[in-house]
Amino acid sequence: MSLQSVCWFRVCSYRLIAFYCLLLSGCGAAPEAENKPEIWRFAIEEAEGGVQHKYATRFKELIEERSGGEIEVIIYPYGTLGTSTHITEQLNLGVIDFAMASPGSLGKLIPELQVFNLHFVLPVDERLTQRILGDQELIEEFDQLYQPKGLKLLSIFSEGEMVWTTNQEIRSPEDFAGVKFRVMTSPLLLASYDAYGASATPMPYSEVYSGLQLKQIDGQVNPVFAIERQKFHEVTSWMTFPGHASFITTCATNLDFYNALSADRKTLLNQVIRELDEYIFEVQRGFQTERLKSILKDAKRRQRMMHISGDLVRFMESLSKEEHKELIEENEYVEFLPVLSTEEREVFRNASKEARELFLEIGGSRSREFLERLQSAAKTYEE
Ligand code: 6CS
Repeated sequence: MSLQSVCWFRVCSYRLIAFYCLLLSGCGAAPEAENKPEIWRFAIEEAEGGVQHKYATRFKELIEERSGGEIEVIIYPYGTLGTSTHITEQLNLGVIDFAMASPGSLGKLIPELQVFNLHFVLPVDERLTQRILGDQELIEEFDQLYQPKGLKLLSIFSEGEMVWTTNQEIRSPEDFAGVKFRVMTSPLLLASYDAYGASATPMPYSEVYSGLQLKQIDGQVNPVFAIERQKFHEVTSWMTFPGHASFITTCATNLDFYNALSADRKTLLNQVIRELDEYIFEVQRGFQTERLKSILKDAKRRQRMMHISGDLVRFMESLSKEEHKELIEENEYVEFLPVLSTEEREVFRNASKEARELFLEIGGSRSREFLERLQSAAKTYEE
């Protein structure tokens, strides 16, 4: 492991050591008695009810069922083991065996991973993006970057289109002027939103709601389900779907843990992970419409305006007659604004090139290779 990684992991190690010891002594990985199941620990970066929780819950069901009860999976939702940075650290130390590790956070440790934080690179068509991310060869190539950090990459998937929530309409970089816009801690995300004219502000996920409420920040970006789960729609009134990127995450395991698994266990794990690709695609797609319904319902119930600019064709089609009446026709607290025009999107696309240049500088020695790889996959699939 490089000196940089060692330092990175040490920074936040000591204060959690006592907690880790408690965790390990409470439920050791090795079964104490013959009939006790082996414990696999899985930490996620989101609260219950989110995409990652659905993924981990299905993983638990499949692993426990197919191991005939020999394995028990314990899920640690966001908040129980610290921030995303803490979770990755614990995965590296082997305190937990599996974790979600989003490029917005892990990109600090594996700079090439920040390619997934770039805008206007992957196709707008989610199915195409899923095909690109699920490509086994791509996963193996990224895994070469995870292994020196003591991690093994299992899967890469989208959690849905990224949406800006703000307290004013955003259609151009001028509108972003003076907007303190929260992003995850990746330097590239900071640069991306600075290039859009905002004052990009890094902040842990758990502090975003209060940050918006206390006006420490004026906006943030996340998929619809996360906006609804974290209740960001209660403290911001504009939702903009710019069609610039999806929230991409990765699922990883501890490398030593993986290497120590028997051949059968590895096969079981790999089969379950591949099955989850399709499962989670459908889950996040369903969430995009279901959770938007909930946001509109909330706007009406709380009598709080929500202005939405986005391509909502699929959402509208998903509504029953009754839902349409309740959420659209008889809801004076929702306003639909025109979707960003091709010209308006083009301005952001041009501004995003600055972040792309930065990525080539700070995205590690293989940055160009990974960027070109994704660009060419996107082109091939789109054609
Ligand atoms: O914005 C964030 O920090 C978080 N967003 C999502 C959708 N998942 C985890 C991540 O930490």
